[in-house]
Amino acid sequence: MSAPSSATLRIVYDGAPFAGKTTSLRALAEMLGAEVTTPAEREGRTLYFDWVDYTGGLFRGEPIHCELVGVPGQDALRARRQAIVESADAIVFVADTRPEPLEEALARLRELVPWCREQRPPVGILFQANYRDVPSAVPIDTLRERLAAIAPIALAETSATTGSGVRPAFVRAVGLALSRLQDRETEGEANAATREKAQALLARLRSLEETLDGEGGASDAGDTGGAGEGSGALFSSERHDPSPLVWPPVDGRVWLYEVAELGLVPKGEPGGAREASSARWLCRSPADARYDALEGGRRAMVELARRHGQHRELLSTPRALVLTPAEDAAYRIWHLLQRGPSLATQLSQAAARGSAPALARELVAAFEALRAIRAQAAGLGLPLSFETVGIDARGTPRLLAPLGAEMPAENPADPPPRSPLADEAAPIIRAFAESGGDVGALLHELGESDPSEAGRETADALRDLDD
Ligand SMILES: Nc1nc2c(ncn2[C@@H]2O[C@H](COP(=O)(O)OP(=O)(O)O)[C@@H](O)[C@H]2O)c(=O)[nH]1
Ligand SMILES: [Mg+2]
Repeated sequence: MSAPSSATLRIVYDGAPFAGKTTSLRALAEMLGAEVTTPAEREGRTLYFDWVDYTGGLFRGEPIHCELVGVPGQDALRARRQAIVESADAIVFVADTRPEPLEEALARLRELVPWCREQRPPVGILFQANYRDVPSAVPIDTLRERLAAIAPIALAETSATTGSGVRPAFVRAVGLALSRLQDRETEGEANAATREKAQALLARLRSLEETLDGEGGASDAGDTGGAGEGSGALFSSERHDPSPLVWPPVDGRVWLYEVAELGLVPKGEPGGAREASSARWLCRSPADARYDALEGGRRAMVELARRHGQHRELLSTPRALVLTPAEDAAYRIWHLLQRGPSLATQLSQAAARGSAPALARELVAAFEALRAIRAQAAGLGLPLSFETVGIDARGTPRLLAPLGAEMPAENPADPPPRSPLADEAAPIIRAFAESGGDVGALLHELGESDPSEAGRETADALRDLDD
């Protein structure tokens, strides 16, 4: 597919028959003051497609165009559906979220995802969780987990028959479409003309979003998630700014939406860093990630995005960078990181279980993981330790911490540790001893039964602690 046109954004509404596509588009058209045209309909089923042309007013004399296109759901029209899907700048996947239809929807979604992911940048999908008015609908947390297991997919709840949530879902989909345009800018590759066009379009759509927000709709109260303006919640003003710079372009915005819904309030730290976190996400803006002017922040974003792209294989995911307005009319870059268990967490759990052979195995594996990622990241000055490294689903060690613009060089005044790995192990072994573990047995396991270097080094560390 070609890059999204800078004149028109096409948002395609896909989903199984009876998911609520036509109802959603009708509700949306009414809210936007637009019309739905349905080229051909037989016995109430959509044969061709539902189409809403929305020209969202004028911006400096130029019309803002959005095409909202619903696909025909019947299997017999599969080829036609595919052609429409392939013209999308973003996809709203409408789903009946009651238990049985949900399974059918997810099966269909899994077929759609590979094509979307193959595009560069990926075509963003917003999962419009419909039928939320029905009590038997599957809980939202379950939906989130099911989706996360498929791909980065944004999630919004709706009840199309009342129109609740339909408009914010659409606005988010527009945001995903825009991210595809922003990509080139973040990667620093766009030529001036492309960038200007993208910027003009972003500005127009920002005004579109303001128009939408201004057209009060009581049914939308609270649907944008997160806390309201002025609450100090992180990214709560995101709805008013559809164009925060985000890396990676489309997936990053999906994660940003998820974090924005949490309404986290950031806390300042003495050094000037800011942080906000939930059980699932860590959001951190380092002290040096504050910029007085947008341009400075933008340049830093481009550089940081480049660095992240370069070291992608060392970094945990999901992870995103977001440049957003901050306190005192300044800007900040935020690192959004989904939490995963660190090696330290896994080891202290193993230590608490008190089994020497099991802990020995975990220690050796953790050492090997740390050694591997340190070798891979040699010279980059990354803060790699049991605390900051975790193992991903494929068994690859990855950095769980933010990757800064520049990492602090090691302080040459510090005496070199006898063995960096041994130092890492000390608190784990102490915890093992405290929970009644047999340190002698652990030593034996490591020193005798494991011939690897990591085993020997751990055994040495243990002997030191024993002394
Ligand atoms: N209860 C409830 N019914 C819905 C909802 N969305 C759609 N429907 C109903 O489901 C049926 C199919 O909807 P329609 O929009 O034609 O589905 P499409 O095939 O995806 O275009 C219609 O009778 C709608 O009134 C919803 O959120 N809640
Ligand atoms: Mg229909």
